Amino acid sequence: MIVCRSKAEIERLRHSGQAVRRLLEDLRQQVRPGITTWELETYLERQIKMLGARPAFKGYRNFPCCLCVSVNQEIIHGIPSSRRRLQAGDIVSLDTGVVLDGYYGDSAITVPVGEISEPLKRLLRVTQECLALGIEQAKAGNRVGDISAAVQEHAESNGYSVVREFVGHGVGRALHEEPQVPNYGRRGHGPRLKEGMVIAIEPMLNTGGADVRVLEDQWTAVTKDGGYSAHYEHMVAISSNGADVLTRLETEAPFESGIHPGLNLAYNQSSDAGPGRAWNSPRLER
Ligand SMILES: [Co+2]
Repeated sequence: MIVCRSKAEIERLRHSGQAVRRLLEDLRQQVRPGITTWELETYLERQIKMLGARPAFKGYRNFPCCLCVSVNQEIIHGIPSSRRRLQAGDIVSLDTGVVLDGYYGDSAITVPVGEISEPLKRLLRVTQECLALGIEQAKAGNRVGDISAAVQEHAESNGYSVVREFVGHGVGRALHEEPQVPNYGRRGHGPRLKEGMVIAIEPMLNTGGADVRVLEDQWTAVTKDGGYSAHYEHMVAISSNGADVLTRLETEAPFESGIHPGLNLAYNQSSDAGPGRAWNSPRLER
């Protein structure tokens, strides 16, 4: 069953959503070459405690940490480690959740470590645009498939693939509620969106193929072909006047790259094709 939240409940979810986004923006400032992913975890855990919140991920299905931290070819659910040291040129996905007053906040960003290559900048930009285009479809009367299709079409038309094993989700009194919000699908299909529904939209784009492999730690999902992967997530309430993005800070530019999703979506494919094509071959730079 898909729950429709009252206005008061939406405000509680906004409270949690704003908290989790501030934590992520704070954590982003800690990302630099040489830091370990474990240091990011301990920093985040301290900040969550200072807020008087509870980490939503730690202990969830026995996940050991507050932070999912996924570097380069890792897609999601990377476990923080004192042996994993970030290097200039890496991209790192930071995904976390908190519980405040029984209501969940969940959000993710992918952050460059030092200076990154142009193809990786493009991956981050297009993944954010996919999220923005998905959010545009998150309005009453539309269907979940409208969100899914918007994400998939923009990703694939830019030469990327979308991950299928992991999907967005309803969020509220639990971290994962109905409905599932896949990053692939067909317009006009899936559950109808109604005012008061709260969903997390979280596109995961790969430079190579969509296939996923889970490492021996039972958590870390990586691209099978070693391509790079990016992930952004916002929580959205369906309201009478479109999408209400609960995790967007007032201080935040609509999109990190400064690009409005409604504009400039027709890329000059020919000028992008060079690096894009090379990038799509499975390889990892060190
Ligand atoms: Co989520």
